[in-house]
Amino acid sequence: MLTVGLYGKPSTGKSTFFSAVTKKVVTIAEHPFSTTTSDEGIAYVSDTCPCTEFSITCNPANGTYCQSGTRFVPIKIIDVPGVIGGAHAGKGLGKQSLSALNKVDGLIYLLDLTREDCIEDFELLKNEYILWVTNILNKNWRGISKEVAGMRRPLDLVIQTHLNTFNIDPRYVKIMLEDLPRNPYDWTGNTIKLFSERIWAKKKYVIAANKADLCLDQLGVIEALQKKYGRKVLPVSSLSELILIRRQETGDVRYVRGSNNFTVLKNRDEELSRIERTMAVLGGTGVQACLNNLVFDELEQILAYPVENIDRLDDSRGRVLPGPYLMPQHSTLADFARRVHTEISEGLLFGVDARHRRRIGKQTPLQQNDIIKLVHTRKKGK
Ligand SMILES: Nc1nc2c(ncn2[C@@H]2O[C@H](COP(=O)(O)OP(=O)(O)OP(=O)(O)O)[C@@H](O)[C@H]2O)c(=O)[nH]1
Ligand SMILES: [Mg+2]
Repeated sequence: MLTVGLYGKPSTGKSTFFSAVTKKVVTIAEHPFSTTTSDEGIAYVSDTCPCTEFSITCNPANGTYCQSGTRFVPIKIIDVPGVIGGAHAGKGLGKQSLSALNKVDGLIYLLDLTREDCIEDFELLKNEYILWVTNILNKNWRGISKEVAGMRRPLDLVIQTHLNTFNIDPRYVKIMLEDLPRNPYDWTGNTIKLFSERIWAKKKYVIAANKADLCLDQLGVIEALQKKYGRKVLPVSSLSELILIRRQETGDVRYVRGSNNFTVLKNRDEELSRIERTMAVLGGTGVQACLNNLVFDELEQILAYPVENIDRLDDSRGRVLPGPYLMPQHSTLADFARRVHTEISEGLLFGVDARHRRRIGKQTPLQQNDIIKLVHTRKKGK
């Protein structure tokens, strides 16, 4: 399952975000290092459910659910202990936080917008990670060099095995090494640092400016942050999301994650009015936007629905629009069939795009929210 991690300095609101999206009860406190070990849970990415387009009632499967025409699809999320300066040398809970970075496909970096120095925050994680990787490579470099010289193996292959720890796609390693010396004995400390920076550059992330509810009249800071990082920075109020989810459970409000408002059903009070004001300014709590942005835009994933019957849009068990599956962008029909079932993939003939009632070939790339019938021959004996 696709995994994302929550990063940031202590007390930036990681556990608040985590609890809001997973509904898990965790320690949330003003003091730093209230989270001491990583915690895992299930969060959801969302997009419009095709049931609205076809005006039918769907039967979500694969751990997904549909609420008011929005389909929610599960991913794994990790709450990571806070990172501080010196983490690469073990300061705070440093190494634990940094090594968790290697287990995730993408990360949400939370800044505390109420802190004046938050503009420098993201550099901290980047620098600590690069220093940590540099230290590990420095420690292993003698071994890597011996392996290349003694066993006459190319550097990219040797380094690849050592890079497993850093969760780097082997396809990138050759490109990352292209302009660097082939002989590891020719590498200096600076070459190793440069290579470590390239490992960082492969990380996929979104930056979230949390506690935006406390800074509604100073959101100009976000523009400065965007300029500094050269990318979108999302305003977020994790606390608003957490309160809405809790009050939805007590029946006070009706709320669909990711929407820009909610309905008060009972017990209207100042807390809910404050959240309404926050959401009106931010266009929502920003929490679902972070997850969707990371998974669909940064990690370049799409959703695709397998169906058996293109008129009823159901599967062999009569479930309407079951699934969907989360797949990398540009996945082909053949990749989709492999994902759905090996047996189907082995006997795959072609696909039918149910929306456009069009036959598609095995190498056709799928699009977001495609509804596909996989036409196949079952293999004998299966
Ligand atoms: N106003 C406001 N307060 C928030 C928000 N998110 C978190 N907080 C508060 O910030 C404090 C720290 O929140 P945590 O979620 O424990 O922070 P953390 O990043 O997990 O902290 P560590 O585990 O110590 O690294 C708590 O008092 C939260 O109530 C938010 O969006 N708005
Ligand atoms: Mg925490």
